[in-house]
Amino acid sequence: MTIPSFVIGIAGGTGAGKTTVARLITENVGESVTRIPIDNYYNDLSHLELSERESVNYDHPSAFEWELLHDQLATLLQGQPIEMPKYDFEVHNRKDETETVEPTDVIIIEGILALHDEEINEMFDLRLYVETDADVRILRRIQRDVIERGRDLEGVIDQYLSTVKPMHEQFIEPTKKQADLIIPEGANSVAVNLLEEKVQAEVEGDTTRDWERPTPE
Ligand code: UZR
Ligand code: MG
Repeated sequence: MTIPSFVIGIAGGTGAGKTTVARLITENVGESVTRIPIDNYYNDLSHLELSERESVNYDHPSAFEWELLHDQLATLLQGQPIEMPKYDFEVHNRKDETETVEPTDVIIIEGILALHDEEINEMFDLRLYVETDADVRILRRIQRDVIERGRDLEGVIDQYLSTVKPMHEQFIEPTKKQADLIIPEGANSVAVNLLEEKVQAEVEGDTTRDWERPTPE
């Protein structure tokens, strides 16, 4: 049984480069890393029609099932496996199947609101916020949604202005204050290399818990 020794939360706006940071800081660590995208914890919306699901505000904290994420993270921290939900962006809904996730040395919880929930924040050993300019982020979002996911440009722009941007300012940006470290631009190689070394050391077990945050007063 593996009890995870290092849990990292990675937050930041859409298109900030969270997934890239998560990948880069763990790519040489191998099998002992589990990456959990918080997108998988969007509420189950099976009771709604597709047209209703399309109009949900997916950038608001209420779109996520925080309790399930909290409970499953606690389960992993006790060394037990979880049945992680999976999310289908095409139909804006949770999939029927789940994925069995075994506890590993390093766990990364990644998502726009990864640093939103107070209790979940306390479970992290390291809290990162990836900060990237809004113009770069919207360009990447267009690239992903229009070019890779086949959505129409007008829809992406409307969604950005009506929900993505205001929710970013209201809920995501303020979580920067919860971060231990703010990483300017996702692919910042100095930050990535330092973090990669840190993760590696944690996995090898020589500095476990050195990094533990002081309890906030
Ligand atoms: P990242 N999102 C969708 O576009 N459709 C869904 O069904 C669920 C989520 C978007 C969400 C958010 N918002 O901006 C983004 N909207 O996924 C978060 N609108 O994912 O961090 O990878 O950009
Ligand atoms: Mg991502």
